[in-house]
Amino acid sequence: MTSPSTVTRTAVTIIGAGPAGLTLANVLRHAGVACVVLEAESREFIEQRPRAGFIEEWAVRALAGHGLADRLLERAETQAEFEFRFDGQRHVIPTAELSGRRHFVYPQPLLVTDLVAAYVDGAGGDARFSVQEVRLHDLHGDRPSVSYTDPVSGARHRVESDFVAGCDGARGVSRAAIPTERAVVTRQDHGVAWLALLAQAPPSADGVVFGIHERGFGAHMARGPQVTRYYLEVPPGDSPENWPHARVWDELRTRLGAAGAPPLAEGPLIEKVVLDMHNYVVEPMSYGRLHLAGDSAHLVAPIAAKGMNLAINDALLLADGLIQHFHGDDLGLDSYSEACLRRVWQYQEFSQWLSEVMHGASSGDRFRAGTATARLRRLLGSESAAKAFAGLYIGEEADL
Ligand code: RFL
Repeated sequence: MTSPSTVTRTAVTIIGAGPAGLTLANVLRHAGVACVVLEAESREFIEQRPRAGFIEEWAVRALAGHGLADRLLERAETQAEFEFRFDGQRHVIPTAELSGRRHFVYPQPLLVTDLVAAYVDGAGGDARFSVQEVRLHDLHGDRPSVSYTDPVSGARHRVESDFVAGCDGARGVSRAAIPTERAVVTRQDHGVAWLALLAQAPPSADGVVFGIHERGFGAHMARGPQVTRYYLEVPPGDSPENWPHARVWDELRTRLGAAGAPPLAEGPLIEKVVLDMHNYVVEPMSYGRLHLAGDSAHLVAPIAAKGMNLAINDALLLADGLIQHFHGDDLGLDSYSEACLRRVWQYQEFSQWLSEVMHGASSGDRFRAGTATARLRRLLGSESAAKAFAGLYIGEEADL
């Protein structure tokens, strides 16, 4: 028998404790707007889930402006350049010199850990972990609600609020709560997959290395002194089991090899997953009292390391809009979706551009390989092209 359900009243129900949900929760709580965070996984799980590593400087500054980047600023390394390797040669792009800005390298689990600690331990915020069967109700009325099953008692609970923030990522339930005729979902597939690897090994280069090779794209990214992320382009639908240790390292050495490059430091592979490279955008990102933020509203394949940055941008804009609403001004909420989508489409376009550079050589299509090489040569040969590229790669301060 299940226990009787209880009802909580709050101003904003936030579904999902990823970078979007936690940034929003912290900013709202700091501004005195009550909220409840509902998360499907345990706190321990989300604090360890490996994913992103690069945060753009504007996003770090914005988090710091809300007092949410103390540990990040203390511990994150910054990167000033990256390297393309192709035709056996190394080509460095000095992104910081070209753009005046840097990437911060801070693994997503560390950021999530900091944001949970700030919200729950620091500010006494209400976050409910491991909740099950989350459902959204009455999104078009004045009093929407979200119900869920308590993992311990099995009881159904209901949280009633003025607004619901759908921050539950690509596999959440919020996006599906919008009737199909009220939002357009545009999808795009790059037609490739990446084997995403985490190696227990020190980095073998100071910065990011992108290997452009006719066998497929390969990449190296530092994640810390003892952990390095690697990517290998693989056919869509490929299985990690097809990639035993020796095959991975042989292939990485081939695709990332170049004259004068230090050898790759080999180590055990602690993560090995295949990610299909695809994107989607939901327009508009708002429906009634529901506002989507982060991956629930738009997925950008991790080609250009943009997803978490967009999630933070959405969360900050949504927080502003909600805070303004509770002060009697709805302008921010009314323009929320449009404001987010401006940056979303910029980042989708850049990601698509970079994808062609990375995957053209291995596409098997001579024409695509030719245009991809032309893009690379323009980038390496023209300062104005390199400047424009660096600005987009590191992320622009203002929306274009
Ligand atoms: P998240 O992080 O997926 O968080 C959503 C949260 O919602 C929970 N959830 C639910 N909770 C309650 N009820 C439900 N029904 C729920 N369903 C799901 C989930 O458990 C989760 O805790 O979404 P958010 O906050 O929008 O953040 C988005 C980012 O996580 C994502 O865009 C980035 O990880 C993408 N990404 C990168 N982005 C960058 O900006 N820089 C990078 O360097 C970068 N590298 C990457 C990446 C993504 C990767 N993968 C795994 C796709 C590298 C990789 C390999």
